[in-house]
Amino acid sequence: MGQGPFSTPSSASSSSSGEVLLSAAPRALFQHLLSRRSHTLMETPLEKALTTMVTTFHKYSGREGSKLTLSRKELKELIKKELCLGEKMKESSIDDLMKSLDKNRDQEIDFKEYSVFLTTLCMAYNDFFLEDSK
Ligand SMILES: [Ca+2]
Repeated sequence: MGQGPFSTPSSASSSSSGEVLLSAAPRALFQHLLSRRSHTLMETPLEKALTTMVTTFHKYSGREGSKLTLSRKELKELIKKELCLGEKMKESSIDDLMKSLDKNRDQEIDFKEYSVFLTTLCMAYNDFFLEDSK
């Protein structure tokens, strides 16, 4: 053990920017399995969480400009309204976050960039969980 879930798994490689690129193979498999799932089954808590992550993005991305990306304003609204930690975030922190998430520098956060944001949050929650259970 001693290895985190994001410590260079064999199915991932790093681009020059240091971004972890996940292999396309698991995504295609998941898409295939999702398209064949039974809709009569109840969603598990994890599936509900995944659905919430996706629908929350679209709830804000559709407000202005491109419907498939978050502008700075949309990202700020999402953070302020959907995360309790957003209350304490200053404008400068949102600017810094926007800058670090916007890998392709088009001033918009696309879903891939948003998923990095969620992963980062998830890691912070895990750190908090581990610290709290000491
Ligand atoms: Ca972008």
